Amino acid sequence: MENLQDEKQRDLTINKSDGTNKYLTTNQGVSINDDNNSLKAGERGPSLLEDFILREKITHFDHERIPERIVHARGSGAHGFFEVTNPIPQFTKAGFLSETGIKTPVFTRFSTVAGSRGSTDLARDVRGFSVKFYTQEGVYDLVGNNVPVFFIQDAMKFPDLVHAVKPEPHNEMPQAASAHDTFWDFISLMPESMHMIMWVMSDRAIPRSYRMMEGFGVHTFRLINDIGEATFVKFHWKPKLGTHAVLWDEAQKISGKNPDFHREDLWEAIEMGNFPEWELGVQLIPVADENKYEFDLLDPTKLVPEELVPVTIVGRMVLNRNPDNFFAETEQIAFHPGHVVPGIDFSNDPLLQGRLFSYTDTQLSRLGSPNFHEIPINRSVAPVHNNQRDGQMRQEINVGRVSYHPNSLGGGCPYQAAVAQGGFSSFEERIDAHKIRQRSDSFSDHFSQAKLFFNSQTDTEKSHIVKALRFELGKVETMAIRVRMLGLLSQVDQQLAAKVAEGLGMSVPPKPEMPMNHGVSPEQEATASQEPKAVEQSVRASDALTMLRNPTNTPTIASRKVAIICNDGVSESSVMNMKSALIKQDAKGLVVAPHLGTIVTDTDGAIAVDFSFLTASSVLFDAVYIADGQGLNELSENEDVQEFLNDAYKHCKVIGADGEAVALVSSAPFAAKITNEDNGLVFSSEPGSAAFTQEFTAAMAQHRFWDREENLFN
Ligand code: HDD
Repeated sequence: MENLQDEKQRDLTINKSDGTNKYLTTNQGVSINDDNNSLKAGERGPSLLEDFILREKITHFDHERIPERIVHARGSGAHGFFEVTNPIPQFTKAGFLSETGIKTPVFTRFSTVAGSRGSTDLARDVRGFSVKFYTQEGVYDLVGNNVPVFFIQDAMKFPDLVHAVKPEPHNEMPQAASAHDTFWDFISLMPESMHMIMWVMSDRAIPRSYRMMEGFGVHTFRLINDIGEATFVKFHWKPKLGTHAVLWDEAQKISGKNPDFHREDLWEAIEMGNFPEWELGVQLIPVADENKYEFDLLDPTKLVPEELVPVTIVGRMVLNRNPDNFFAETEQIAFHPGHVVPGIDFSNDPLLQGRLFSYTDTQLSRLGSPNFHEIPINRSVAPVHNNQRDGQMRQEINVGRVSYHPNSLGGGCPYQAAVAQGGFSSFEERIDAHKIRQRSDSFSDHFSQAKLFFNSQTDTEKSHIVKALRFELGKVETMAIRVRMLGLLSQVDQQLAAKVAEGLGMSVPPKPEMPMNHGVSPEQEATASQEPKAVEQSVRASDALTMLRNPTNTPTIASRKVAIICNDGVSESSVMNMKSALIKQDAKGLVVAPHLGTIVTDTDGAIAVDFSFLTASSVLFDAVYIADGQGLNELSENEDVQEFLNDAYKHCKVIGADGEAVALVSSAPFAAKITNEDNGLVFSSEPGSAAFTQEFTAAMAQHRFWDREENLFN
């Protein structure tokens, strides 16, 4: 099979336009002589209606906006490729997974869920992780999240969930935040959301970078091989840079200092050639095992522990090119879990089934026409031939008189493809059932996997979950909602509920009210089942569910940023040694000084300043290094420097200092708390030594030094 890596790029080239060395024209191609003045009746007179150049320019401008996505409005994307490393033709006939080395072009978009297009990247939220594969057999979309489960079990509840989390309708507040009454009101009445709530209250919801997140297809899908056999499958993306987060205090500060933090991070990494990379893994579950587990494979609030079914890596995705135009590509891309190719099929997960309707429908309102598949970024590289015609903004010029099937006038073309010729045929699942509006009993264990997740976390991670819940519920004004939430939390873990309650100045309710049936009539209430069932779990804790013990984390500092704090008189060799040690490991040192321009070094050289303390903040860096030299006294009296160091310390980052600079850290307000066990504080009396830079970068590769935090969960 031909490698398609560049085929999408060639395809997009047809639509690219570049005005360099060209004359300005109207949309009709008429050259414009004056783009600064409208046509007027006299120098000081009114503008004339006949000014077609003005009218065209203003009219186009008036219509430049399209509706933002109802969810996942805020996002960033990039081009890249997917390469097969371990083909699985025995499980799927999908061509793009069939042979080692096949490269398929992709466009991947990451997003937050609740906020508007202009909202901060660092909101506490689930992250979308959507990949469009431009395969030779058509477009395949894997539209997942960075969390492997979902809030609700049935698509029927999706509009309710989204209405609850979005800004409240009467006053449009708060933006990009779940910390408000309507969200927690809904959640407190939906015990099925508790597993997902554990994930979104964990640091997974505040990633360090899109490049450092796992991705999940969430639902169970089916793979189909060439003899029509099915295997259930769960999709996983494992990041090469490991799975890492920031702290909530840090996230909130980043939101102020640089709300585009993740967007910029993705863009810069690609521009610098630090191409983000993930492995694609699959959990393969034989159809015969469908009912083997203590959870239902069709329930999207459950995951399949990797201890039960290991993840098999099948390939890797590399993002290596930024879009040319945000609107044309990242905004207009239209994902759909229903875009599948032969070899991949759906399961009966009721959340997935509802999604299969929603995504085309939403593109019709967002992109305005059933021809959205013709927009260059959405266009398949596999040829498209059918009898669909017309509609707004149709681009294709279908020739001939035949637009129906069967036909004799067109020789029966375009033909239907036999399955052996690649024609898609749905998996022939036998279904013999009553038509009912009901949820399976096998969906009613809402707490076991929430417990599994919580029990798997380290004390640091547990304490972050407690703090997140204290923050979120602390913003809830209605006392009854807080009480209900404490009741639900106590069913996940008594100690968790007690610690959250302590922060709220409340106590855990003795007998949790089971809010299963709010909103049903009294007659229905009498018959409805009240108690969610607890089912014995075969896996009690899993490292794959933590971030800090996550098996994906191999120590690296690639693409990390270090603030090098300097003043005039800095030791040039210290700065240069650190910079080159970082470059060797694909990381970057950026000079932060009291002023922009250049600083004069101890050897009368000049070093360019990247940021002043006005334009930078330690929350925008992974580590801080204070270089030896003169001018340190002035820095130690500078409140901005103190805040810089304080935040870096508080956020458990590596702080390094050599020579005279060690004294600067030792006089910082947090100095009294420094312990010998804190390997995140790297000091050396020997300025710029190789041993020092080596120790500094090795410490950075551990990401953070959580032991610095007080009151860890225990
Ligand atoms: Fe969805 C967008 C992921 C449930 C309806 N969804 C959207 C995007 C992602 C997800 C990543 C952004 C796509 C992009 O980058 O353009 N959604 C999920 C996951 C779900 C899920 C992982 C559960 C497992 N979604 C879900 C349900 C429904 C929708 C149950 C409706 C019944 N989702 C939509 C939507 C969006 C969307 C309204 C908004 C914009 C768009 O589709 O293109 O149709």
